[in-house]
Amino acid sequence: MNLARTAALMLVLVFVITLLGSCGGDGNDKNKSATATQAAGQGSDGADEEIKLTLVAENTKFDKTTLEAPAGKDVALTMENKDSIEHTFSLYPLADSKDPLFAGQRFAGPSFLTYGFTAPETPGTYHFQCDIHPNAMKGDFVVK
Ligand SMILES: [Cu+2]
Repeated sequence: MNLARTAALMLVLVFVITLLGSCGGDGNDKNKSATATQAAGQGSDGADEEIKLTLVAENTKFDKTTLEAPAGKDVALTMENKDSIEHTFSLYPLADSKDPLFAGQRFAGPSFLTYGFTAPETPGTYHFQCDIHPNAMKGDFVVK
């Protein structure tokens, strides 16, 4: 009785191990093709999908009063803060808007920070500013 059970158990074990083994093989093949697809995709991402912008904050001023981005594109905005005090980058529909479309983290310099956000879907002129110094540090964010 015990021997029969042990034999049955071993048969089940062998069956399960065989199943796991074949699944693992399939999984590896899928991972390989997924990785290859992703690598090919990343090549086009850099050129087509993400817009890289730069902005310098120095003496409580931005070096640009206009930034541009295509509608609906992912934006990687790298801000260099050359001041020892904190600055931010935030995007608003209009200069007097209360609710930001994107509110960036504040950080002190000298340092860099890259903000990631998506440009508005609707073309037009939006407003960017440092939320700490909104009167001194501001500009137009033009979406095309
Ligand atoms: Cu500021």
